Amino acid sequence: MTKIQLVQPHPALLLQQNSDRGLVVCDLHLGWERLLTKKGVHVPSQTPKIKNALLKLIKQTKPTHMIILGDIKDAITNVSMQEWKEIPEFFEEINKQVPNTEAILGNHDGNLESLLPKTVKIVPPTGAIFGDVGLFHGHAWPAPKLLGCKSLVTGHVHPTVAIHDPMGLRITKQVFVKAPCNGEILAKAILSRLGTKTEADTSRAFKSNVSQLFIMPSFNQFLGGRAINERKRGRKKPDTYIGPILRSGCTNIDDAEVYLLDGTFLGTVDQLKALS
Ligand SMILES: [Mn+2]
Repeated sequence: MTKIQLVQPHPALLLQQNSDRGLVVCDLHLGWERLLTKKGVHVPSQTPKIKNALLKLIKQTKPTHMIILGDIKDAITNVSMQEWKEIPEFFEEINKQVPNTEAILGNHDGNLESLLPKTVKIVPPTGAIFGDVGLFHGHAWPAPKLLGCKSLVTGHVHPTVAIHDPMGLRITKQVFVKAPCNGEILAKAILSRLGTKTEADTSRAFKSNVSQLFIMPSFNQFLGGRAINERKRGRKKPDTYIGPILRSGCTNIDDAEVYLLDGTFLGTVDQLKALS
């Protein structure tokens, strides 16, 4: 069984399978500060900071595999001037430390291929497998082969918890979310999406082992997040249900466990609604 560990107090996971160690981070959104520049707010490039934070984590955790779980860059389809310069440098340095580096594509990663060194493996949004863990960004469906995994890991949501204090202040903290996942419902959703008849036989043939889903916080800590404990009134589904997996009904997000980056267990999403 693959061991899944938080790399406290960082928005990163370490997967261990025998002698293989996979360091996982997601939602870097390199070049995000360009949006501020457009509004007249000039912030120096944050990419060197993000790169140095990742290099430090690599030194600390000594991974054999580096897995970047989508939304590596910020501009969705085009490539900005800043990205042309910074992203190749970013990957060259990471790749020098961890020769086995892969980039799983997210919804912001249009034209990323042209920016990566040839030695970095590009994985489509349908995801990759490390031991018994399936990894995909979360904006699109995973490949059916990921149903054989015990755990799934995604990003995309940038989960945070919102806390209102009695003074009226509202703070948010980045969190890891660990949700129970009904593998059978997930398998049916994926198969029906593929146009397969979900008769009993087919479902058995595609028997799903998935029992838990991890949603990772964004590695870029300057970004805002989505408060998963926010109570939304008058809406059928809160917008925490982003991405097809969360909408498929295979997991009830209210039952999910919430952890701060330092590993502190806060409770379930349902319990934390009282704080929002
Ligand atoms: Mn995304």
